[in-house]
Amino acid sequence: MHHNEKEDTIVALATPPGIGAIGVIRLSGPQAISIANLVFKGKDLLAQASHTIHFGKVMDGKVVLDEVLVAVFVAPRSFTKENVVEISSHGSPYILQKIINLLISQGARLAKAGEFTKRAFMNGQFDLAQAEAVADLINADSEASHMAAMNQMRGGFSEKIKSLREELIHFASMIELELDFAEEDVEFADRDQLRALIISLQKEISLLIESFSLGNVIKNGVPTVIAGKPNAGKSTLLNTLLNEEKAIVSDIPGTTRDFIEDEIHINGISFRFIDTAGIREARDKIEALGIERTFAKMKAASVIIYLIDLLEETLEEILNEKEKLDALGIPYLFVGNKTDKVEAEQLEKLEIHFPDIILISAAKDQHIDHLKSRLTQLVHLDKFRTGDTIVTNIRHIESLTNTQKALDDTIEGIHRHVTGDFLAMDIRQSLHHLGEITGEITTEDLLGNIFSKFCIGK
Ligand SMILES: Nc1nc2c(ncn2[C@@H]2O[C@H](COP(=O)(O)OP(=O)(O)OP(=O)(O)O)[C@@H](O)[C@H]2O)c(=O)[nH]1
Ligand SMILES: [Mg+2]
Repeated sequence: MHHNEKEDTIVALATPPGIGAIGVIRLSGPQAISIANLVFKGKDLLAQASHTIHFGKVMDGKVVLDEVLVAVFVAPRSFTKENVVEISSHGSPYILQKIINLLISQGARLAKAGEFTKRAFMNGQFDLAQAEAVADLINADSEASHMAAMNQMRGGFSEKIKSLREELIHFASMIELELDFAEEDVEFADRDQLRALIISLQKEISLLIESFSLGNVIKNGVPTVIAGKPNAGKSTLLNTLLNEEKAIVSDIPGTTRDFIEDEIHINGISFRFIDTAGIREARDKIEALGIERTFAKMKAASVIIYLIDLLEETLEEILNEKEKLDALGIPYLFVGNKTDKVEAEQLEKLEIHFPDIILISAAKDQHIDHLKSRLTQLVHLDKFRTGDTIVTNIRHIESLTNTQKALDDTIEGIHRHVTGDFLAMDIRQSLHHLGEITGEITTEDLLGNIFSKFCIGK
């Protein structure tokens, strides 16, 4: 007989490995309650109502392994929509492992990575994009990434994709209806209307694709390079931002030779600040390597904070540096440092020449808040607050891009007056790619790939 994995009852540690005050073991599957019942000394778990918790002992034969709390969830009212039991025991890795082994000896099987979430998906608890959001939510480490994952998990993104699909399905079926009446040469699906629909769908999809640059930043943090000439105060600024003496500061130009980085959250977004070696003609081989790295980091940055030493540089030099920055084509903040030692008159002059300049004192912690708020504006944090759907997942971007291509083909087909069967094919292709996002269309490979990225126990 073919072994059906879905019939297995799976078990895994649901809390992180290591010592904790308590640890939670989760069982899911048809036999979850009966297997737990075999090792539980207390009430008869099979006779208990769903969503109840019971105190008792886990027995390995005559030996008491631990005193535990057992929560019972009866199918389909559980995360996986199967019978689920959660055993909370004392958080010793030794005890937890013993209990898991015991449950396995009674007929459970160790869960594979992501298998609980996969079952929840297979049983219709949520769609694929929502399942992926569970992983994002678990990994979220900032307010913004948490909000984006939450929105996706609650189905905001899925709703959007579903409504796009439904509009297309309507037209696909009209065109397919035409095919049934091929001899009669009728057109049920108005071509102009179809074209207008596709163009409006393409606009929406473009917005989703564009949102990824922000989505990616929300999920992975914003690499922000602090660059400038030696002694401009880059390391001082890093330390001030981090509120920690992370980098060595000295009045010797060329102090920082390698890059130094650390992360902080500003307005709920995580920024990875990278302090770099000052840019000048290198004095030795090591400095030259450091400066090379500075350029590489600048090119890979999402944002550059470019620091000017106001005590050293003339207007002409500053202008020269700004032009070089513009040529790089990466969003940057142009920042004049050491205002504490500069006359007010000179600062005014600077602001007239460079209306965008941000004037700070890194050492005296002046106007750093202003710098931070300009930084969040630069990554369009404001856009995020409006509750727009934001794509954070590279797999979704691939599917959206493929959808866009198929829609291009459809438009092209309408333009060339191709027959209905060709149009129907292109539309089906778009539907296929949209369906990949929410999991209407899946393959074992795709699912394996997604869920294997989860940890065991999720
Ligand atoms: N007056 C004043 N001095 C500052 C300020 N910020 C930094 N400095 C001083 O400028 C000097 C250089 O500071 P660093 O932070 O080491 O400069 P850096 O840009 O990292 O220099 P390199 O690593 O050599 O490229 C130190 O003596 C700092 O104390 C500031 O806001 N005001
Ligand atoms: Mg430095």
